[in-house]
Amino acid sequence: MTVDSCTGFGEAATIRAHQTAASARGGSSVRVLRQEEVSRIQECDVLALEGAPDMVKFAKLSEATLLHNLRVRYARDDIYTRAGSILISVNPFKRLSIYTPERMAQCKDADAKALQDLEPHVYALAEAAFRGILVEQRQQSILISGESGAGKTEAVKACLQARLSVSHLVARASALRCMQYLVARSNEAIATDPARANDRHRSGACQANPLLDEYVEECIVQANPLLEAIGNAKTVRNGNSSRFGKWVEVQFDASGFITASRVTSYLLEKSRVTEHGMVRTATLPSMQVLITTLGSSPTLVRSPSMQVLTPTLDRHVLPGPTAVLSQDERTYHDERTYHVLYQLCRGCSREQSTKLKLLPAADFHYLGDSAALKVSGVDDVEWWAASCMQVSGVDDVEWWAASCKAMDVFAIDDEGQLALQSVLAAVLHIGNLTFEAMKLAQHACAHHGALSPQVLHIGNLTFEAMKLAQQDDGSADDGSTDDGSAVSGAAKPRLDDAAELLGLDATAFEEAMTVKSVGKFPVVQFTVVQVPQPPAKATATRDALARALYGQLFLWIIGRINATMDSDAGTADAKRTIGMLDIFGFESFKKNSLEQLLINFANERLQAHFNEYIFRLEAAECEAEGVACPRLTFADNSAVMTLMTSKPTGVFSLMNEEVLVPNASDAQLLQKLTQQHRGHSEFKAMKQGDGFVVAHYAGPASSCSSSAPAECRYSASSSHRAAPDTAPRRLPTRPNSRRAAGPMALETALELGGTALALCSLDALVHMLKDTTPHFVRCVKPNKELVADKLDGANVMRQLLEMGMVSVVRARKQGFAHRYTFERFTARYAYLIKGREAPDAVCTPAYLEHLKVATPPAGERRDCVTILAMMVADEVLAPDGWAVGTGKVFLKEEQQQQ
Ligand code: AD9
Ligand code: MG
Repeated sequence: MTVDSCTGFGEAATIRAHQTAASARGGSSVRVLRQEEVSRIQECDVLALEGAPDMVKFAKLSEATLLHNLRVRYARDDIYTRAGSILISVNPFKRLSIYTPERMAQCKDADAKALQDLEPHVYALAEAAFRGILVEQRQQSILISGESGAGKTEAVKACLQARLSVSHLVARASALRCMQYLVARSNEAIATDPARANDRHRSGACQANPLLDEYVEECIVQANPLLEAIGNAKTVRNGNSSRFGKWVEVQFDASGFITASRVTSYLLEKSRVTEHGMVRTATLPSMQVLITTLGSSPTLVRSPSMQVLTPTLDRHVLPGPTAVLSQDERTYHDERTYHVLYQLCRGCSREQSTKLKLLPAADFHYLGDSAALKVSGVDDVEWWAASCMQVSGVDDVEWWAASCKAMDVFAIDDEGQLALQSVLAAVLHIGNLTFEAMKLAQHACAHHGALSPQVLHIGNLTFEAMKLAQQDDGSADDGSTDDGSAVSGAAKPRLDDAAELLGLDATAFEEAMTVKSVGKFPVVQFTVVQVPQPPAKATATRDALARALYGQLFLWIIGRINATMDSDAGTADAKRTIGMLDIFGFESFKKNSLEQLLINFANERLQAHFNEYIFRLEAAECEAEGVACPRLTFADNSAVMTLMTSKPTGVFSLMNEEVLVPNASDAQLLQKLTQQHRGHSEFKAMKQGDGFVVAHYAGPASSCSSSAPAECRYSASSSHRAAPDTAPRRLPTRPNSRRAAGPMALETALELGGTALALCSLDALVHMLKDTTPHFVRCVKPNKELVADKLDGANVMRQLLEMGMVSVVRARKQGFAHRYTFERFTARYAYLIKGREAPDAVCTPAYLEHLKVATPPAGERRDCVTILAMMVADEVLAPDGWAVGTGKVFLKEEQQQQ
């Protein structure tokens, strides 16, 4: 069945359902089904027609069955569906009244069996994880995946549902849901444990730092607006899209009280600070046509502001003065940079604005470009214009207030807040710097070797921004050039403003962007040569500086959040943690870069973890235990993993190698990759040396443009970008090495680049995940328009296929999804035989054979077999629903739910 044909499936099945109902009533008004409709329906389990809560119970399985089941449930606002212990969530794009204290109480009060039978809900999943830490005494993880806008961040929030009144937060994001549940659950634990409640109010602890002991819950909830302000942005797929991966750990004590929490971030999309969502290039002739069509005077084209056109453009709001169309060519954007930069401009008081020298948002280059304009063809005039300076559902002023409140909670004092705001404002001012060419002789006069500061101290923030920016500009040449550059006259005030906000000397600051220090490698002594840079390179350094500043600030804020919430780290409670992973899904754009390659690889790696957990370990464990495992089929992605990571010839190895080669070129890398992987089914070189394509398990291919090595170099040198959250710290000063390419290259070599670091941090994450009991949430986006009550079959089907959900459901059904050590099994099920006599026949050879047990059991094993035999006798266990290995009892999913 093709994806397209599945769109009609829902209708066919619905017709069948009507037909059944009609014939039951004795009527016959429903048209006879066509043959192919009948055969499709035959694939569908009758349970799916009703919208069953647990898809493991289906006898007949197909993608169509799953799709139809989700469709039926979605139509009645049942957005959660189970596939065994995996939760599928379909984004409702509207507020539902399913996140209530009553629903929480239902989950909390349910016993183990009842919890399984409740309507599927993310609260039930969070409850299972919560019980896991208390009962199993084992770390738990909630792993949430899905494409952009599918509801991952909302699901995380749900798990930590708060007692606090955070209505506006809840309204905009239900990713808090996991968090909210856990916070509420922790408070419950306190309330039922008076000793613990008294403990909390021990004056000593509270006085030491009331935030640590009493308000960790509040901190957890308050961290969200701040994290979203600095790490989320409007994209075409989601108005509040997380542009970084996030692992949030919450730690509990033995009685279930939250003692600490920690956030780890992955791969912040730093490029978004300076560039976002290119839409199209408008050229002057097309604009003239546009203007003519609108009946406006062509002179308007040269108007300094498109604002003039606003009345003519009816409901389309055009951007402010930065949308100048007087140039021949200009690119427009339909996405935004990070929320916090708009919040700053709109939310600050007049007094603050003056202090930060803020301009209206639209006057800042990094913000003002957030306008979309599409003009296609001179003959076929089609146009639209829109501004995403404002995003519906995102109130910059209100969110800024929430961000400031969060800063208070995280004990960022006035000085710290001013410092933070100064860095943000400086980033904006830096974006408005323009450069003009300058002859070398002039340059030498202007800059007589003044050194820019290596480390910036702004308030209590410390940055190595200059060094990072210089590394970050991506150029690998020796810098020889005829022309230098200087900040152009009109932009001088912005230079002064930025320098003042950062506490820098304006001349040194300018020099940091317009002069590059290049290391020369004579045999004996290392020397540094100062090479002036032309305007284009100075502009690239300007942007790199803005990205570096923002990236460091991001890490600094995460450091502060953790410092407040993570006081108890490393204590005995460390084992009792629940971690929640909210990481961006697969990305595939028309033009992809290293950023996409890394993001897609991260997904690939997590899918491998998922496969390993669900399929491979299951099979391996059965084998080790001497139990026959049913044959499981699944979307194995090990071929892609090998292609990417094998050493020394995998894609990443070759990239890292190329970064270190002097005079390396994109073409060379591509040649090496092609030579090495020509025959690999998952690798394809693009035509005309444009780059290469990796076919991912999920379907989308991440093509990496041919600029990958340059970006690799760029990424390699900005180690903080890819490393997990090391808060900015002051690094030891090394005389003469500050801006020299030599030592930097060496550092790069030692670190093996940011790509390698990203891979290491990912490895560390997956390694850590292996020690946890996972709970999977698969989020589905019902339509691309982000609207309520619309489930686009083809789109949902694509996601189900990408997630391999059918093989998951099949495996959960066929395989032994649950394994217990003998000890745990008897502890859990011994009550079934309490006070009852064991059947005499339990260990006779005939019975053993019937039960498929090879050797006569003894000790604990015998106890387990006895319990199992009784379960079979009581008909609560199907004869083939279990197996006993050398050290474990295996149960199928359905049996576990008994
Ligand atoms: V991205 O990869 O960060 O771009 P997410 O995180 O998967 O993406 P998010 O949780 O931000 O998506 O959800 C997108 C939007 O869908 C939210 O802003 C809400 O408006 C909407 N949403 C998602 N889940 C729910 C829900 N359970 N109830 C109501 C929801 N609205
Ligand atoms: Mg998100």
